[in-house]
Amino acid sequence: MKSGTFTSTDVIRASFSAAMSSMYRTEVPAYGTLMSLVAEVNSKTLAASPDLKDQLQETDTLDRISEERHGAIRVGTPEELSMLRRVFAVMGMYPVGYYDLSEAGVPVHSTAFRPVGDAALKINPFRVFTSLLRLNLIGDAGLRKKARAVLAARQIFTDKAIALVEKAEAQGGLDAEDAETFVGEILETFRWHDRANVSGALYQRLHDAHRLIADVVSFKGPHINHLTPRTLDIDAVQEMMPEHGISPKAVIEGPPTRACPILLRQTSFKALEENVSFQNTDGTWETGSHTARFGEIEQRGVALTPKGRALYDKLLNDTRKIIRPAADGSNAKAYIAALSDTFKAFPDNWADIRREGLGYFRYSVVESFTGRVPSRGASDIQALIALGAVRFDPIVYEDFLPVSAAGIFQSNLGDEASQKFVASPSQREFENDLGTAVLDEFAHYAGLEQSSIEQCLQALRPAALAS
Ligand code: OOG
Ligand code: NI
Repeated sequence: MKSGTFTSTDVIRASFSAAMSSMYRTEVPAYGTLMSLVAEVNSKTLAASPDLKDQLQETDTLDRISEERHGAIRVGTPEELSMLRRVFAVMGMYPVGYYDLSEAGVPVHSTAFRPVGDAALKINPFRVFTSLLRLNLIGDAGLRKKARAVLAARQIFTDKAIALVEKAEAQGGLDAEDAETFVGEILETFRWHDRANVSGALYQRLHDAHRLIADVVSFKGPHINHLTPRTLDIDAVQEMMPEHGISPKAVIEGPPTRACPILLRQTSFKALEENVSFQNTDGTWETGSHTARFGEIEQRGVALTPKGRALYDKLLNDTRKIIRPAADGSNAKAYIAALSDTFKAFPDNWADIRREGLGYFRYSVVESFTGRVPSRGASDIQALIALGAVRFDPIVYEDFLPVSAAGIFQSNLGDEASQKFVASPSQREFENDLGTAVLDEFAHYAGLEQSSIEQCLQALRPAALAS
């Protein structure tokens, strides 16, 4: 088959993301409410700022502004993780970044499967934050063994899904009909199952070891645990959630409100308690409940360089030394005040952020520039900016933040004090289990920036040589 007859991976991803959205809205009605609220706030924000609207029209697809940007799942074994890598590759999603959550009291490590190129991101930026359970961080050896046996016995992919992944790999893609079947089959993996894989007693033991272990081990598959649309005003949505009958987490994760947004701000509503049933050893079912699924929103800013990121991490840490946000929201105001105060040390205008090497920017030739570029300036991007020949725009951060992710996990783990684990990042082990190395996010952003600089220098070179 010729590659021309294959459905593009971007199209498969877009259809997967739309299918997930409609499934989740049906399964979790509060999520539908959140989506409507986001759409309402986004359209108000756009009406109030025509500049933003123009900019989005030019750089983005304005009509898809309130669509999902990411979701999250948790798997139990290396085999599940590596099969997921193959599944996501069919949709043009590749593992970027390594996140160790053990430090934050969650026994998993993670990556994000996402589109990588600019063009792919623009068509559909959907990503899936994917965590692998680390059973070896659990002290009770007997329980560990039981959990391993339950996980080893389950198959989270349908036969058809596996066959289509193999087909896509063998022939280099899927035709339209196969692509459609593939999306339907993959959806099955992320569906909610209200009948557990384990007895009520085992569920309780897993739950007592850590709620997350119960969530990963007890069910037939890695149900999608949240989806996350993009909001243009996260503070407004956070404030309006309660009026709409949904209960937000205490504070927005990440940096404070700023004129020049950096990295990623996120908030979520608390996971809902849902009815499930557990299978007794005699085959009968016993009813119980499980808390797993929630909704989240995100607002993204500029990607930071290692220097910028180090400053961000330091300021966040400094804030948390003064005050840690309590899950019940009792000190939310004080936390936000401390955060805003500490972050005064992070420059809040694009020129300074760029000059100090804190963020990544995309450089482009100013179309209307009619001046002359002297030959000496032609190889110097700073000189070209000073001349007005080149402009720079922030490169959007497309990845995640471990401290924030831990806070988001918490919205589904309940409000009780989080557990302590010995921090043990193990990227190599994760990559072994995954079956490939993860892309280094910093190298990736640096590459985007560098190639935009080279394009400018190239475009302006003839003028320089002519002078
Ligand atoms: C994933 C939490 C991380 C985010 O947005 O940081 C995440 C999970 O709860 O499984 O999705
Ligand atoms: Ni999330």
